[in-house]
Amino acid sequence: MMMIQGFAQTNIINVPNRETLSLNGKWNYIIDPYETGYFDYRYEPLDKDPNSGKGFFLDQHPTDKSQLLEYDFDKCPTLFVPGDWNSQDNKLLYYEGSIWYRRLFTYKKSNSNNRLFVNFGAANYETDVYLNGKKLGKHIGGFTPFTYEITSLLKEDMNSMVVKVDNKRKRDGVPTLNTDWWNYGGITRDVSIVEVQATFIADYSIQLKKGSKTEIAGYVKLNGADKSQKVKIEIPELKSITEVTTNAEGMAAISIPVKKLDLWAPENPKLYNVTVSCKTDKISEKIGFRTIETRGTDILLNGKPIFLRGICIHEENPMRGGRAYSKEDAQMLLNWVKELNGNYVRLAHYPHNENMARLADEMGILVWEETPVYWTILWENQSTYENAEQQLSDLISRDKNRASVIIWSMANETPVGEARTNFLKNMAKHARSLDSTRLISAAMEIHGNKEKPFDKIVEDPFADYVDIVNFNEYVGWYDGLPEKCDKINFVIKYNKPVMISEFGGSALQGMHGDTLTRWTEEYQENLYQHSLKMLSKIPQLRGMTPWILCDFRSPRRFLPNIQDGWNRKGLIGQNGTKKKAFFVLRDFYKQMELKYK
Ligand code: GCB
Repeated sequence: MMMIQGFAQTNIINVPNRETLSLNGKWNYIIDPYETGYFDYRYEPLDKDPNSGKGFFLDQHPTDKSQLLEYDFDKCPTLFVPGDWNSQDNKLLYYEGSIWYRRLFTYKKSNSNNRLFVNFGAANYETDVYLNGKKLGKHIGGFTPFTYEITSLLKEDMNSMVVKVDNKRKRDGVPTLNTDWWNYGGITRDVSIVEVQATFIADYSIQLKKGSKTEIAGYVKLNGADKSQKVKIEIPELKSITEVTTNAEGMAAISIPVKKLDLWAPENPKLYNVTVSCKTDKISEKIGFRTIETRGTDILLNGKPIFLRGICIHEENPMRGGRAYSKEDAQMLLNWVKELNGNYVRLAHYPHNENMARLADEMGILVWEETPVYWTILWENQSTYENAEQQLSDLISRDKNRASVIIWSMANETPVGEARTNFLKNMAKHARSLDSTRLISAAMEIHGNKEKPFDKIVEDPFADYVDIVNFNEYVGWYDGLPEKCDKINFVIKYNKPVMISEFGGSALQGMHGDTLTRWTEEYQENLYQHSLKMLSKIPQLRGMTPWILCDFRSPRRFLPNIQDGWNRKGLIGQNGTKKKAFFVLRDFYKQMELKYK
């Protein structure tokens, strides 16, 4: 039997600004809970032997009519790509398993020497990709992009792309079995065919050098046979043209001296057109330049202390009750952040769609990006670590040229312990090796003190490795009533900026009562008032991201007529209506904005 290895994954950045054919739209699908299209009755993968004539990935109809075929993509219903399957068909709402997607397409290259790639923005969680019956590869991880070369497999007439997506949760996965969000399955982001010349600009990093406002630094990387070339980086508005020569690996370092840069900031989201070109390729995009650093307990943006007026966001459109995927979805979510007088978002708990950071660049919203290292990952498992590190690398690779992104978060609410701290230390080290310019953090926890019941202690060995100490706290919701906030004393020994990565409580939009009746808007409003007073007493406080902008689906939330499968901690309800607490936070942020002017 022949083992299919699949093709190696290729890294191509800035896909949105390249020449592409979109494969978005309707894809035929087969629900396959037993993975019949993948395993034979001995549970051997059918794609091990592509010549066996079996397996859905072949999508071939035998001319010999006597051959038994028990599937037919042509007669199957369709799902829309991009999009989760759960919100598209009611019987898939709770589905966790495999679905096969099939899309037919024709493509004519503009030049016969050009190369073609297929790029997936993301598919959750494990994805096997086949073109014309040949395996391109398997990708693990539900929130990061992946690309395969298809140059040699493309046919002149009809092509068949078959994709098996499996969203079964796994103990050793990232995330693991247990989360507080909906496990949306499917091809959740854009799919496109990218055409490039034989040697092309695959990757580049173009940002201000750490600590400098007068030097743009980074690298450019070519992919293809003609690796050693002259590469030009142009920023027309600055009248800046820089030429470098790539080495035998296709790499060249970049250093661009700049005078009088108009620095990117929330109140001035200035983006410059940047063009990178070589003999065989040319690509442009808008890039902003800013510095971000900490000094003592301050966060400095372009050298000036800033207070991060933020909010957490899940990648979900509450009105649709499904994964957010479009530019319109991103616009809706980030417009609400602006209405809140916010200047910052925490994109929880996994890498969001690339269009969020791009829009944040344009709108002037600072961004925290996060990996799905959540709660109880298998800390001692090497492949779990490698998986987490890969997701982190792919996220950084994708968004490293976004001025809006200032923080890479390693994890959320992970239990303190040696194996966990080593895991996170290695992640942080890796992030710093890939990107020296941004800040590192994680959403950590607080603990109590038996003798002093109102002391809340922030003590975590990982705090020594972060630039900003972030912690989640739920005083007034999971821990007492809102009035308890008035007595709390935070004990934080780190000489670093402190931010609250989560706090909040639930309310059903439209449900009213007194301030002590849980699930009412008045309770949540009161909780925000007390929480903000409590948190404002922390001397090192430099920002916050309450939990959360919108109600979101969660399979852990059962209360009939109130939760009905939704986490109700949103400041905005399922129908897009703002709850009372929204306005408490909005007014607080107005004050903070004035204070830090
Ligand atoms: C948390 C988690 C978040 C949950 C939230 C809650 O601490 O980080 O994922 O959704 O609490 O609502 O309980």
